[in-house]
Formats: sequence, structure tokens, C-alpha cells
Amino acid sequence: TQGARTTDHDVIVIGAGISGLYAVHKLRGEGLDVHGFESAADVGGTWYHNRYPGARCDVESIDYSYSFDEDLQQEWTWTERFATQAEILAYLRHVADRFDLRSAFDFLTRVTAATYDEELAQWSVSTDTGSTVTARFLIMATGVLSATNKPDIPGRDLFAGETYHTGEWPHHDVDFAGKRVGVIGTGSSGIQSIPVIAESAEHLVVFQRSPNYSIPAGNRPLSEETIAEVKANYAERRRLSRMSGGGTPNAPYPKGALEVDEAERTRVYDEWWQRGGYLFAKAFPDQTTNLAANDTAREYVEARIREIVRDPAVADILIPTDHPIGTKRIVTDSGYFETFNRSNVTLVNLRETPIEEITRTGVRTSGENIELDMLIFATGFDAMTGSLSRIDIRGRGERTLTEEWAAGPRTYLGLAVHGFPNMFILTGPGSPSVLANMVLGAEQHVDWVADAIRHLDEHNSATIEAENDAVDSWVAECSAKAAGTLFPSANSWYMGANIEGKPRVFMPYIGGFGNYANVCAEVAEAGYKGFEIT
Ligand code: NA7
Repeated sequence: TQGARTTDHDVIVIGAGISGLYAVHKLRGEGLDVHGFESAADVGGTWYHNRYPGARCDVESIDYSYSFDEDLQQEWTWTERFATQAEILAYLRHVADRFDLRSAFDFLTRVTAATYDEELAQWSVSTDTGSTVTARFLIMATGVLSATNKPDIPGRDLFAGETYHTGEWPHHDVDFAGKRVGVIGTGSSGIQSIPVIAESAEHLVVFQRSPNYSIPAGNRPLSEETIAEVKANYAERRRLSRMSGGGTPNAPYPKGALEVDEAERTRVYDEWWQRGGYLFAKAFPDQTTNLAANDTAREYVEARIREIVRDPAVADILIPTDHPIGTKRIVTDSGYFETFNRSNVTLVNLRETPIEEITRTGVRTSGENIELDMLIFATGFDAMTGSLSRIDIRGRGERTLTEEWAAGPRTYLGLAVHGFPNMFILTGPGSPSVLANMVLGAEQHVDWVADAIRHLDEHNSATIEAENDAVDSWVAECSAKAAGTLFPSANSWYMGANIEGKPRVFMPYIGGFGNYANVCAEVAEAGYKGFEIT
């Protein structure tokens, strides 16, 4: 029905991580010609780059995996409750092999620009290898925690020893033995790597600006029985996950923290502490909406940290006081707080003695000069928008996405942007993905996009574009949802607060994964309400 095709491909997918891989598979299945670009040498995205020691996913492995193919979920067996980076990468490689997904991609090819041609209704994509390729549709599967943030500390590049960023970890073995190692940053990447590095480094210095809440993972090998049980009930597990707030079958306690007496509250916190991980943020449903409820969780965790850390002065530094618990993603750790009981580990409180400069031989704070052999930046990412803003994306009238988003990201359903027809963003700002299970989030997005493209083709239409009003309402809806919670009070990457000059806007949709999927489905059923189709 489309007549002679004038573009090189039907669809271009940028990124071969979790969402890009599934996009290729799904859209190929729709009979479309799909071409992909990936800057790395192989598939994996986040799990390709974040190979730092101790890297794991904080969503349980049995949930953090594709659900689109029953045979795939039956044949793959996870070995641990929380998978290591290496195991997740092996899984994604397996998926790429099994569905022949590599053949769609040009690897080691970074997309530098994408321009929409209004007359031809097509996208033109240029790469750093000098090629330019066109397609009717452009899918940004560029990741949300991909553009690394290396803060502009004076002397940053002067350090003459080994230096790494956790998000760009090298492929060779990094040997800490006999070395004085410094780690800047105590987010998830710092907190996961610090215990592992401490085991072999001669001395480890942790440079902490903001303390973070972290809950022991309670990680364990998965028994044959558990695996068999999960596999027998996978369909039901996935059904519950898709309806849930966070994309996993876990639900909070049925009563609020302030509706129960202290004994019951403690019993619930004990139970969630035992379960382990960031889900502790949702032990009670009112924990991230009501400050008094939040305080009960905060006090519980504070007491547990004090039990673990032997030196009370060190515990004081490690316990957060600057944000309600759960409003920055709670880290899921393995032995983090215990690490500060080791004699080869020093904690430097940058709130008291900030870094003044990085020197050739180490780090100079306002208090001391610390000599190091290795310096590790665990300083995070320009989250959610960074991977998009480093590509020169131009929509109708040559308007750049950066201009369009100058005051913060503006999307409809997280999927589409006014002025950028036929471009879809996967798991980005305005979607719940970073607050939920990224894998099921990617599947829901891709399935929706596949339906939209099929709808266009069936109606002999060429373009789909979010209407400005629909974007306005979605942005308002996202802020209203966030305003009903304690999240905006934290200086988190959700708020863009970790990057200087970035607009402070709560970027994800916080109304829940299941609710969000329902809204997307209703929009489609209503003939793509809020979209202009031509
Ligand atoms: P995060 O969570 O953004 O953590 C970055 C850490 O680096 C955090 O502790 C920052 O302190 C610290 N940081 C950043 N810039 C500086 C400077 N200039 N000086 C000192 N310390 C600094 O990134 P991660 O990679 O750990 O985790 C990202 C997500 O991946 C995580 O939430 C999970 O969802 C998975 P700050 O808090 O800004 O004071």
C-alpha cells in the first residue's frame, strides 16, 4: 500500500541495548526493513559498558528478562537472584544470536545527526563513519544511563596514574592489588564496586559528597526448585508484573506505615529488609508520599546502618540526611556498609573537606593531600536526556531537540515529541521506565510503536506526530504526579540535579507502570488521540 519505497529502510533503530534489540526483532516480525546503529563493538548497551567490579542489576534476574518469547524464557536459566553484569550481557548475546539480531546493526558506528525531511516525510541519519542513511521511522533506543558524567573538577585530567569511569569500564582486567585506589561517588556504581575493590586494594579511599541509602541485596544462588516454580508460572508472573507499579510482581504491604502500630511496622520493615534491595522504598505504599511515613522507614534503616558500622563517627557520615529515603533510587548492595569496618578503607566526607583539585599524584581536598595509584570516577550519567542531546536531532523546520527541550524534556507518553514526526523514544523522559522494570518497559514501548506503525500502514498514512496540546497535558500530568510525592525534594538524577545547568524537572512518569501502559493502550484505541496522522 505504500507504493515504491523511497527510503533506504523502513525503520532506523539507534542502540543495541535491551530496547533496541527487541525493537529490531519485533519490527522485523512486522515485515519491516529495520537497520540499526550501535557505537559499541557488540550488543548489550548499559550492560556492555558498565563492567565495573560488582556491577549487578537491582531488579531480580527472573523479572529483568524478556517476556516476548515463551521458549526463550523457558530455555534461559539465571544462576543468581540478582544477576551480575556478565550474566546479563551473556543473556543479551544469547538473545542476539537466537533471533539473528546482530545482522541488523552497524557496530562501532556512532550516530552523530538525525534530520527530518518534511517534504519527503523521512529521517536522514548520519554517522561518524561517514555514512548517511534514510528511513521512514526513527527509533531512539539510546538508553537512559548512557552518557557518562565526568565532573569538571580542577585538574581532572592531570592525574598520571590509572583512571577509569565505572560507566566506561575497560575490557581488560583491572588489578587493584598493592594499589592505593580512590573512588569518587557513592551512587549505585560506587556502592556496588567499593566492597569488591576493598578486598584486593592495598588501600581504598572513598570520596563521598552525598551519602546514599543502600539495602543489602540478600542475593543468593537460585535453586533448581525456585527456577522450576518460576518457569511453571511465568505467564502469571508476567501478567502481575505488567499490571504493577514497578514492572515486577512485588506489591507493597496492604496498609500504610502510619496505619499500623509500631510492632507491625517493625515486623514489615524487618521482612522487607530481609527481602533486600531497593524495594524497601515501597514496603508501605505511603512511604514516598508522606514525610511522616517516610521518617519511620528512614529511622529503621538508620538504626540498621548503625548496627553494621562499628565507628559511630563513620556511621554519621554514611547516613543520609539530605533526602527522604527512596527519593533517590535506593542502592541494592552486597556488603557496602561493612566495608567501612576494614582497616584498609578510608571515608572522606567531601561535605566537610571538598575536593580542591586533582593532581598528578592524587586528590587534594581542603583538608589533606591524598596520594593515589588509581582514581575511579563513579560519578554517574547525564541521565535520560544525555544520550539524546549528544546527537544533533533536528525535526520540522530544522528545530533541534535540544531547543525544544531547553526547559526540560517535553514528550507525549514519553514516546513522541511535537515537531519530530515519525520519531519514537524508548524508555525515555515522560515514561515510567527508570522507575520500573526496564525490560518489560522496553517491550511495552516497542509493542506500542509497532502497533502505531501498522496503523499508519493500514490507513495508508505517512506520518504520526504528537500534538503540542497533548505534549503540554502530558508534561503537566507528569509534574502533577511527581508533585504528589516526595521525589522532587531530592537532588537526584531523576530531577536532572546531578548535572550543572540542567533544568530541574522530574523526568520520569511516576504514576505506575501498569497505569501508564493502560493510558498508552487507550490512546491507541481512541485512534491515536493526541497524535496528528497524515
Ligand atoms: P549516580 O547515582 O548519579 O551517583 C553518582 C555519584 O557521584 C554520587 O554519589 C554523586 O554525588 C557523585 N558525584 C558526582 N559528581 C561529583 C563531584 N563533582 N564530586 C564528588 N562526587 C560527585 O550514578 P551511578 O552510576 O552510581 O548510578 C546511576 C544509576 O544506575 C542508579 O541510580 C541505578 O538506577 C543504576 P552527589 O549525589 O551528586 O552529591
